[in-house]
Amino acid sequence: MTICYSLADFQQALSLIPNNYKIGFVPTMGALHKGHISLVEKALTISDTVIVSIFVNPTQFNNPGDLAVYPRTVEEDCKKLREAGASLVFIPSVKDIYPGDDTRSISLGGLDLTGEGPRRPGHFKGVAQVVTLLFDIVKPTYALFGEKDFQQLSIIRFFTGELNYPIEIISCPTVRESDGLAMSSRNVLLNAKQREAAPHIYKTLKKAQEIASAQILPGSKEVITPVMLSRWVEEEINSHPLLKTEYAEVVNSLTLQLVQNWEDARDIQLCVAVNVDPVRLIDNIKLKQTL
Ligand code: PAJ
Repeated sequence: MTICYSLADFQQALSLIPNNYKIGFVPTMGALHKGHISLVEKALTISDTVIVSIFVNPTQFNNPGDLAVYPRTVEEDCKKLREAGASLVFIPSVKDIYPGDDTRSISLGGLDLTGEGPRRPGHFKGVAQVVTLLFDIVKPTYALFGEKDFQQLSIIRFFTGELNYPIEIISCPTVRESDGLAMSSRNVLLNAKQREAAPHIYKTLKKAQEIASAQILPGSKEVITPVMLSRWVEEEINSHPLLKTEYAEVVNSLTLQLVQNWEDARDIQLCVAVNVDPVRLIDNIKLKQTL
């Protein structure tokens, strides 16, 4: 496995890959866990060579405190990537990625109007900026992203199509701890009590999934609307003293618009962000899927 700490080194390494090779690309911000590794493993099954980038992208952090405490574990990351079978790791500097002002404006197709969008102004603009720059450098055949960041995945799919990148976006299921907590680089920032509280988030999502399929509130005969379910999820998560729901939204899985009725969309997703002070966790679950 080759590790490149500069753009020049990376371009040199990239030029050695045969032209007919299918390149699988996994962009990350490091602090790698089994969720990231599952993307690498999937990439290995469809590509001839797998490239991973590790870059803590400053432009997608709307909160400087969050950027400052973001875990950085490059050595362990490279060990895990070597064991997983990646061929090339790109660890660029900020100057490599942003040599000057980036004045491009990338359309997010309105997919940033719900969920994380309004709560983290500029976040998806930063994600679009870095992902397109990385695509331009790596020129992969496939790029793999996790469903854990459902809105990010939708937005990346959108601009990849809109900008005509000849890249296939592959989505990968959320990898969870045995107690259901979605794996996240931020989980290491939880103290013991918070870590104990955090699985309550996914337990609530699972219950919400059951409620949505029955469309009846537990313990009553009342038919539940998507809006009522959002409120139920918020209250259920907040019933744990260490958890504070920032939002719980029931959205059309394709447009990410809020749905008023279960019949409004073929596919419906429940997306949440929960503060476990000062850590912010996100998760999501499918409520309805029409094949
Ligand atoms: P990062 O949070 O490091 O995540 C890198 C990739 O791993 C993303 O596609 C994310 O969805 C996926 N991932 C994270 N946790 C996962 C889990 N538990 N199961 C499955 N996949 C998981 O997302 C980013 O970095 C950045 O925004 C990036 C796309 C690299 C742009 O900077």
